[in-house]
Amino acid sequence: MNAQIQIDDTARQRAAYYDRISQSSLTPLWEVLGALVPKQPNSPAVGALWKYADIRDYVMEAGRLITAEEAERRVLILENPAMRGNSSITQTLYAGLQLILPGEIAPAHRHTQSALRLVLDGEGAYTAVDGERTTMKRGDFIITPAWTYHDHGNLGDTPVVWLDGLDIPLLRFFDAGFAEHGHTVAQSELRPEGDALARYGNNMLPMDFQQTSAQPTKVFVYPFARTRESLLSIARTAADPHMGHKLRFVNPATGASPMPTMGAFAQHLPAGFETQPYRSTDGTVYACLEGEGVAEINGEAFPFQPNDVFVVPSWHTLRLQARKDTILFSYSDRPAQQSLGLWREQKL
Ligand code: GTQ
Repeated sequence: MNAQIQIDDTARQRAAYYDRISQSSLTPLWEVLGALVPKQPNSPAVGALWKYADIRDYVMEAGRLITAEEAERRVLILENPAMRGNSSITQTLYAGLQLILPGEIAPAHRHTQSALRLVLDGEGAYTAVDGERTTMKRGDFIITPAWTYHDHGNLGDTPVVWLDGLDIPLLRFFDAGFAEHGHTVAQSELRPEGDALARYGNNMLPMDFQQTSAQPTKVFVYPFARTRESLLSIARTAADPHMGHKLRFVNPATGASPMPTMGAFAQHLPAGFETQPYRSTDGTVYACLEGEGVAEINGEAFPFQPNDVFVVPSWHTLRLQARKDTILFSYSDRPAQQSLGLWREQKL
């Protein structure tokens, strides 16, 4: 038998064998091992940018097609272009733009998915979390931890749009999703606005209050005025070559991330600054709050302006160039990966 015939024969025997074992729901590891245990992350997600100026009209149009109450949440999901139909922006994260019109209410519910909001456009809306409201101002970072009741309303006279970040795909993966509606459309107010920030977010804590690092913070709003003040203050010192002036949001009671599955960050880049190439295993969603620049993701350039959103998938190399003094917000699954001992980064 010559060598070629022998190879063909082996391939035929293997294919027939794979067919036979397939009927018993078996499949050979050796055909897929390289993909299952890759040398490095090989995300199905791609780098992508949503220009707010291009999609704002679509968001507003949704306001004429369905009410917030009928929709429960009137949101356009930002789907990773390479993962359409998954409601995912990365393998673990969800992103969406939520619209609430004057006078509307998005009814109270709770779920085991954790959510964060970054207010982008309009004013006069509020989010209520476990009985306390916060008025949403542009740039405010607001959280609704797992299983906390939340509803949204708009008492102002302009449409309000914010970026929603949730760990929906992560919980779907774990098959750990539960949800329920509130007893009333809007929660009754149990505490005055500002109560949580005063109790938990001002370098003090209630006398008998203790938390472990997996517990979410009671601070459910991180006002942009405070974030911005910190960033502009540290911007007077030298910038880190890979980060610019970057800070992470924390639960002040533990020093850990505000919520255990998603971390959030804010950074300032001085006009003309270019970051050194950087990659990490936490696919990250960015939103531009001030300034403008270019995000180079695996060599592809994405020019961004205020309210634009872009995604940097796991292990994709990011370089940021600021054309003006720039403030970026970002979120990722970093704390989840860190608590599982999986997170890696590389400063190039
Ligand atoms: O505001 O509760 O974008 O439950 C997706 C699911 C927002 C919310 C989303 C949600 C919410």
